[in-house]
Amino acid sequence: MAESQFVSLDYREYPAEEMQQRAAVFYADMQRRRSVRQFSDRPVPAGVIEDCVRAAATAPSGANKQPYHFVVVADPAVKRRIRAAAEAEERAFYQRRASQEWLNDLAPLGTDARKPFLEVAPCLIAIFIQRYGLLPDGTTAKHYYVQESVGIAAGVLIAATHHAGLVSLPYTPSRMGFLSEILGRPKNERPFLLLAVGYPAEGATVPNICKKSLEEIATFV
Ligand code: IYR
Repeated sequence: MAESQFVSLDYREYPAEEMQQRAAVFYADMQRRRSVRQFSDRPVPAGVIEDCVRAAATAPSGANKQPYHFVVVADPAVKRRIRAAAEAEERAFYQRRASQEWLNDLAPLGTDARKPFLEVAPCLIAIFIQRYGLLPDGTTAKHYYVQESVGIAAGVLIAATHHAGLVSLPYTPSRMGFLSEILGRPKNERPFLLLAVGYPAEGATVPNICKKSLEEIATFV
């Protein structure tokens, strides 16, 4: 049985005014984050991506199991394969699988089956969920609240890339099995999200959509 061990918390309290200021500044900066589909092919510093992934892995996870694996793809040949497989899935989605309601909901985003950003963006971070742990000796370990844990880590990764001054697109092909195959992931893992990261293309545009108001998303009791 693992003994619990405790260390002192590295906590910083800010004076109320500074706290308010920090919350407002963070919100204002996060409000500028947009999902971007037009990327420049300019390379991004590898160290920045590494720190963003490290930041993602600071996220809380069920029993601290960190049930994820990140594959950072910069190799043009691998990106090409991912794009080809994703576009084949998307053609099936847009032509057959998607309901009319879903297509109507996507119309404001202007998406279609073409995914050039998968080749243009300098960095694709494929996030895999580990449904259970697989130890080197072949034994398995239980993971908890896997979807929640990986979702939280992905959110931190998106915030970290934005904070660093890059743009990203959280991309979820309607079927993602090809990612396991192309990236050679083990059987305990399933693809969760593909995050394209890089600089925006010059003159990049984004859909003219807005977020719900606080009143719409929150209740204070
Ligand atoms: N995967 C498709 C469709 C799509 C689905 C949702 I939900 C989006 O928010 C955006 C797109 C595509 O990427 O085109």
